[in-house]
Amino acid sequence: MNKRPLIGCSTYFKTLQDPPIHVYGLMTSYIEAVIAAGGIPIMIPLGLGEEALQAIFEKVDGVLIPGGGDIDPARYRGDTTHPTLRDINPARDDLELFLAREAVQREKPLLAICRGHQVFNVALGGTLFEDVLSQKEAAQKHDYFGGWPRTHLPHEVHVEPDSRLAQLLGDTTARVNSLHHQGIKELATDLRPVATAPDGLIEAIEVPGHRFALGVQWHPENLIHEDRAMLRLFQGLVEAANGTGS
Ligand SMILES: [Mn+2]
Repeated sequence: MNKRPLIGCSTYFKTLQDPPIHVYGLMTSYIEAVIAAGGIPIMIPLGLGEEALQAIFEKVDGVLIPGGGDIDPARYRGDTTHPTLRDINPARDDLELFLAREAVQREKPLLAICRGHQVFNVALGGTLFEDVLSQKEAAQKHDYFGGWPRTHLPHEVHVEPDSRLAQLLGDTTARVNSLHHQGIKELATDLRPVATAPDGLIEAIEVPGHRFALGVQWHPENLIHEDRAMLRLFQGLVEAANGTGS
């Protein structure tokens, strides 16, 4: 069978200015990466009830949870008053925690990126640093926002040799971009850490035994043109969603 699988992608909520218009959206880089990998992206809006979400979840062959603002720390019994918290949206937390949990429980392929990687950990019971630089011992800078291009590669990751990630990348090290100020603190028990930054921060996670459930703390969607190995992460998702993955 040679069909192109449907990849359900969660979205953000934003208010455009002058005049104010509310939108649900997604950066085009995620959409383009799914298409380049052979999938058909489907954008899932916020605010749907459980029944509607279940209906969508049944239809899609795989799930992509993209980057974005911070998860409400109340979701992992964290510090809800930390001054660096930004862009918290309860409806987005609801949607993405649902998608991550269902994808794991029902063996649907999942690629979770940056915020998505953090959602993935929280959905399975893990916790986060509300702010890596101020809370993690001997932390390096990970928040290369603003003045840096999204293709800037400030640090390496070491990848576990026997992981799905290493198989996809074809290597046990990678140079990655880093556009996050939060990170995994306590890893959920059902997750395996498969890549770490030089300061020890967990930069990629997998569910052992699942046909495809991968979280990465970096942004491969911004690197697919420079580094074909990063496109392989999306191809891994699409192949698993198509039932042709290894
Ligand atoms: Mn990083």
